[in-house]
Parts: sequence; structure tokens; C-alpha cells
Amino acid sequence: MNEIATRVLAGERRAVARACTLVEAGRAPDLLRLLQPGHSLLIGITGAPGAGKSTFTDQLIQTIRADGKTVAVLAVDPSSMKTGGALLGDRIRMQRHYQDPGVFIRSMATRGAMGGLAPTTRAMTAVFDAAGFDVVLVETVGVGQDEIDVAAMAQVVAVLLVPGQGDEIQAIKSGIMEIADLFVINKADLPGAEKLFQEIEAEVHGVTPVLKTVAATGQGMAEVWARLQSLPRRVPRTEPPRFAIDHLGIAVSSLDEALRFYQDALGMGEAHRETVAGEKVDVAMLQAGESRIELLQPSEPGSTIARFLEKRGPGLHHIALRVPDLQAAAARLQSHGARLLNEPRIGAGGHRYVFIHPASTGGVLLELIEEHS
Ligand SMILES: Nc1nc2c(ncn2[C@@H]2O[C@H](COP(=O)(O)OP(=O)(O)O)[C@@H](O)[C@H]2O)c(=O)[nH]1
Ligand SMILES: [Mg+2]
Repeated sequence: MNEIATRVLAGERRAVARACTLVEAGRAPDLLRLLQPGHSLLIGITGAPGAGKSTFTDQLIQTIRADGKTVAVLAVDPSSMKTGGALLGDRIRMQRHYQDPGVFIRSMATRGAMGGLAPTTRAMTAVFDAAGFDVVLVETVGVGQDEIDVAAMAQVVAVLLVPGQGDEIQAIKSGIMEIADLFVINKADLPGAEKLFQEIEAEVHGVTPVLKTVAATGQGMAEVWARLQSLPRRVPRTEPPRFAIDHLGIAVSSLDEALRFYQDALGMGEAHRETVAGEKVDVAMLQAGESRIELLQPSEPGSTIARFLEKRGPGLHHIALRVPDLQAAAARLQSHGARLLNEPRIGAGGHRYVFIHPASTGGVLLELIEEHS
């Protein structure tokens, strides 16, 4: 592993290819730990099947190379199309770059693995980043939650729309807006492109830029590349997730009594108190550096905390960890057989969370909370 990592960090293509194979087989956790972050700009390209993503990606490779930069591409293909025309078309199109040492292209089949795609994609982009590529492009399949997960790990995301589909405005309204940093009206040579352009412009209120391209000829690509570089970047998602402790939850029989210890005797400062009606619990939050201590007292008999006190007595009730991407973390846990107690959902403080059963965690209830939510 050490040797492969060293060779990846030196930018050796064969080591990069080998690392990708290990990552795809789920056999690379040690390798990933040995890699160091590089400086890649990580770009996600998404849009409905047939929108021209592969054609666009191929042209973008050309534009980026003409700008003197190196680029690695991860094309996520629906495996059902593996023997069909689409992928064959991609291969033939992108073939012109295979001899170029400044371009590395890797395709990955989804095998219909719901929720399992994002961690692998993330790991592969980390390999490319460590290998020193200036730009990493991820072309997604264009359907489902996986695509949103994949797109969300990029620093900038371009969403391709095409005229004549009729459902673009609908797509915008149903959440694609949140993942798009740039809208591209591709196939601008087709009728209806100008109309779609204006409809999208009206919808984004000048917040998200909208550009037009003809990927088939390369028209508009220089402008796209300029924009992609100048757009504000999201959190660099190639970083390994940080599992900071958000808070420790302690079940107590009396908040006032517990506060006499933490607040008065220990001197931790003012507690933020609230009653979470839905969970029948009175809560006092105390800041402890970057983390917090959450004291929990049942507000009604029969509540979860009341039952915990009866069964186990006062004490540590749960540990809450902050993760950058809750959906990805939950999917990863599920694929490893961990017992999730709920679907990721929005909690009282407006944060997204999921609970994991103590049976999976070494005996303590674990809460995962999404950062910045
Ligand atoms: N007219 C026109 N056709 C295009 C353009 N870009 C791509 N296409 C065609 O659209 C089809 C789907 O393209 P592809 O790149 O495979 O789409 P993907 O499924 O999103 O990757 C192919 O036949 C392309 O040649 C364009 O700008 N104009
Ligand atoms: Mg494609």
C-alpha cells in the first residue's frame, strides 16, 4: 500500500489506475489514509441522460488542456448501458485524449448500487487530487439521489439542460437549484434554446449564472471554463470527513441539580435551556470548547429519556458526531450493516441527524449531525 501511495503521490499513471481499481473494490482504506490532498479543482457535471454530458466533458478536457492544465475524469456510467451505444460513444469520443499524458480517464459503473456510489466517487477523486491533477471532472449518470450526492461533493457543479425536453423548469423547482453553481443550456443549436435560456434566467434571478453551449462543436466552452474557475467554491469535499464531537448527551433526573454542578460548581457558564416537545424532554446545553454537553431530563413520564433513566439510571445517553455529509455517512453505515434507528431527518434545532443503535457502536447510542445545516 505504502508503495502504491508513494507512486500515486508522484503522479504515476499506472499507480493511479491501480489505486482506482482498489478503491472500486473497496480494498483501499489504508491507501486512502496515506494520500495527501493536492490542489485539484473538483468539478461535477450533471444533467439528464442524453443532455450531452459526455460530449461536454470531452470538449472541456480539450479546453482545459489548451489552457496548459492537467485533468482527470471520472465518468460514472449506468451499468445497464454498458453494452449499449451510449458508453461506446463516450469511449470513441474521449479516445482522442487517451494518448495525452496530461489526461486520465476512468469510468465507473454504478451497478445500480443505491447510496454506495458517493463514498467510492469521493475516494477516487481523492486519488486524482493526491496525484496532482489540476482539475478533476466527475460526470454523473444524471438520475436519482446518488447523482445529488456525487454532485454535492464537488467544489463547483455544472448542471446541463437541453431545449425541447419540457421538464427543465420542473427539475429546477425540485431541488436541482441547490446543487447547481452554473447552468449550461447545451445543444444551443437546437430550436427552443433561447426560450429555455430566458426561462432559466427568470427562475434563477441572477443568482446562478446561465451559459449556452454547443458541446458538439465546442462553442461556448471557453466561457464555461472561465466561469468554472472563477465561481466561488464549496467546501473542498476531497478532505477526509472530520468526526468532531458535537455534543455529549447526559440523561439526568433533575436539570437544576445537574446545572448546580456543571454551571455553578464547575463554572461552565450559562446553559441554553429548551423543551423539545416532540421528544418529551427538557434540555440544557452547555458550551465546552468546540463541543457541548447536553443535559436531558424527561418532561413527561414514558418518554425515551424517562425509560432510559428507569433502565440504566442517570449517565451518558448518547454521543453526537458532526459529519460533513449525513446522507453519505448514513449510506456508508448501512452498506456496512450498521443499525440506523431513523432515516436522516431534520431535528429540533433545524439540523439533520440520524441515530445509530448502540448494538452497532460499542454500546453507546450514537447520533450523527450534519455540519452547517
Ligand atoms: N445538436 C446537438 N447535439 C449534441 C450536442 N451535444 C451533444 N449532442 C448529442 O447528444 C447525444 C447525447 O450526448 P452524450 O454526450 O452522450 O450525453 P450524456 O448522456 O449526457 O452523456 C449525442 O448524440 C451527442 O452527439 C449539441 O450541442 N448539439
Ligand atoms: Mg454520458
